[in-house]
Amino acid sequence: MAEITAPQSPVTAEQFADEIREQLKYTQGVTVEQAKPADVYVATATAVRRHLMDSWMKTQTDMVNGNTKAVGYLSAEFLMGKQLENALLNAGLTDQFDKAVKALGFDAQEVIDAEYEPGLGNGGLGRLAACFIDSLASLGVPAFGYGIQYKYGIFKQEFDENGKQVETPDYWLANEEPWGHIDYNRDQKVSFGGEVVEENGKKVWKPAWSVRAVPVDYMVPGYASGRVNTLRLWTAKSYDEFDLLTFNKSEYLDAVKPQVEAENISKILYPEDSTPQGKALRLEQQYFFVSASIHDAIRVFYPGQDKPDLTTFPNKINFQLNDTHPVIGIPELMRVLMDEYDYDWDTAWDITRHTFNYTCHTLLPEALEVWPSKLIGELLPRHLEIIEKIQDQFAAELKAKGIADGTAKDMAIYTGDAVRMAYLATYGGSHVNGVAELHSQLLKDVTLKNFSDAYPDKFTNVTNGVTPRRFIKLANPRLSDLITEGLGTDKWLSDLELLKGLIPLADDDEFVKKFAAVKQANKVDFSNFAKRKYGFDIDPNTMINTMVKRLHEYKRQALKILSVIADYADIKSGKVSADDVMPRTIVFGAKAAPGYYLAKQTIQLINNVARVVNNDPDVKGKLNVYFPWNYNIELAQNLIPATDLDEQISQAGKEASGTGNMKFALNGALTVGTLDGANVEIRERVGAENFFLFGMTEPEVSALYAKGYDTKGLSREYYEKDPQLKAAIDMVADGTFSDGDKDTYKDLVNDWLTKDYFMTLADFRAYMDIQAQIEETYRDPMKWSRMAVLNVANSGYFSSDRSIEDYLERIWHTGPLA
Ligand code: AZC
Repeated sequence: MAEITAPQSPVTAEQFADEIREQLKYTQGVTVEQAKPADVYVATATAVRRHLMDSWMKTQTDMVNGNTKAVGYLSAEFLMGKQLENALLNAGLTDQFDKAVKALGFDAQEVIDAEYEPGLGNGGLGRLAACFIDSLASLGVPAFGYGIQYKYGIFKQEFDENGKQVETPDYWLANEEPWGHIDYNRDQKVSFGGEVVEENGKKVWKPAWSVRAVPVDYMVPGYASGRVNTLRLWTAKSYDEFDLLTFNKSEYLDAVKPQVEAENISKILYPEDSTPQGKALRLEQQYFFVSASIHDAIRVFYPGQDKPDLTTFPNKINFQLNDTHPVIGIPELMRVLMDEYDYDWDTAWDITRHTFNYTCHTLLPEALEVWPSKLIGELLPRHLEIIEKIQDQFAAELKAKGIADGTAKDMAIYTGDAVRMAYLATYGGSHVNGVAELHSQLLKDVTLKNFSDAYPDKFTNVTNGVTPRRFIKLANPRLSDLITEGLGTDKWLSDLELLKGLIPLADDDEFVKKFAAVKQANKVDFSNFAKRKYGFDIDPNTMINTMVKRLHEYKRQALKILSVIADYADIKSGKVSADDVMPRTIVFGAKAAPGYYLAKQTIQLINNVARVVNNDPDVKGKLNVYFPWNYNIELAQNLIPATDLDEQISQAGKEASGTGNMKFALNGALTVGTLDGANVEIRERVGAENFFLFGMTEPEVSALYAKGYDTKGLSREYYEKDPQLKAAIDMVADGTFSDGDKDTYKDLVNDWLTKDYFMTLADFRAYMDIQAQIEETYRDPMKWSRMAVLNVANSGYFSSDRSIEDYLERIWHTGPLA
């Protein structure tokens, strides 16, 4: 019998059923007989919250009274996924729940399905934030997640009859949301606009309008730590008093407009991923949540004090800036310290610089936010003054360091016209980190090179990770049981490096067969799920080959679909006999930013390749393509455990880390990938022989750019030289996937043949070759499964618990509550 250390509540299933019944009656006013699964879901959520309440309150008291520095994770996105199962797991109530709802006459899965998934993030960055706050709580480290409770999350994706992406609003709060507690008594006032005047030699900001920031608190229960932290998401409410506004009657409507529009601030998540756009409302959002959070932290850590000693602030809390979105927090803390608490500049700077750290999540220069000074000046005039002064101080510091004028100019935080948020973050905080080794290295060598030269000690790396609770235990219960059986303990859920104990079992045929059986059962489950949710007929006896992530050119979904088309063309032309084809089901999941034209064309192409291929009797059962719409965490949790082969095929030097790659490896999928982001480290750990590597390296990519790949149209040579590639592209151009219309994909085709910035064509041949090797390996099931076992066994490093431990050691210098 394996040792079981998972949390177990002493409450019995009968007692838990009574608690649910009570909630139904006294909070919701429905009898068990009247209740629908959605009612039982709300009642269960409320009951679980009650179980967590004492730990939550104790964690907060211990945090405020103790000497352990807390972490404030400032993030414009938290992509949490559904909460119920995770809360039950961490409260030790999973078994009781299953039995209790059954006793009440309900199906547990229906109750779980009644929860609506909140989509308060775009992709990797938001999901990472969710994994990190899970790990902070599980490690017992006092922490707040601070963000925005958007009324509308990431859009819902649908496909129209032509296979085009259609976005519809995601009003996720249309039904009761039992997890968030809105706390009107802990509100903060956030102001905008107006002007700065001098009064008695002091700068005084006279804002034009204000909005009320009201916190909505979510519990973040740790796994087996007894700790529950807080995710505090701000929502904007308008004040009904028109403070500081002077208006006469005829201007009334104009004068109240800003107040009426105040609530717009937290209305919608911007659906751009890696490509921000300069929009005033987005800056308002950023300032809104950051200003509220800073004031909130002062309220929490200096309770009831009018004149707190804020020189101790960096010992109370460190703020982590999750990308550039919260960077306006740096001038905001300066302003708060100087204007609200009367500190001088130097003291304020010292506090600020020790409070903030910055994580960069990109290598695409266009994704580093730059705000027009004019916009900042209009919205936050006092902050612009402070930024100018920061720039003066920074320039003087660079001069003192002997940095050449030209270089210093390149490094300017404030250029006159614009403010570069990544530079402000780098200068204004103590540490800067990238999210995988290669990424951190490229930040130092390229993106932030001048800064790294001037401030080498600031730069560090923390490789991303994912929470094993959600992405193994909840997503893949069969594999979890098998791991526990193999290791003789379930402790791996809080110490994922224990997975190494599975290494010898890769040579144990019995174990490997059990492992393969788990994968097969998961594939059957996924096939049923896909049938139920999407009406797809996925054959679980084919290889499940998955590519899920945001749709972006650099991630190269185009490379994958071109390879599918090439395979299809080979069968159609008789070059390859259908009998020789290893049956494969390719599953895509991806949302494109609504304004991203080529990404949307790619979606349309994938959908139409799926339509043509899946309806062609010549390839039936051999090559199938499915594109379930609206990729989200729920779909991820169902698809990842069923996947045999995972695609991580970005152009080398473009994907900062990737975190899907980690989830797949931990669930026993093999990876086909480039030497990019965290792929590099995954391959190092699982072993080169257990990873399908292909494609150009980052230096090779750079060299090819230097030859003029994208500017001189070199991609065309690859097209001319490679008949298989040519056949695939010609098939797109000739209307095979657009009912004969040659125009549908002309911009996509034209881009491939004239520019192809992300070098899809240049990597095509290597990609086809590795796929041939993959097929050969897959034909030996024991070999494949053994490789998969070794992927699981060697991926324990990619737990977000380990990432957080690295942050604690390298950046935050704090630890668990005593
Ligand atoms: C993503 C990176 O693209 C991805 O490589 C990384 O794994 C992830 O962050 C977490 O670090 N970046 C974003 O999602 N960026 C934005 C602005 O959404």
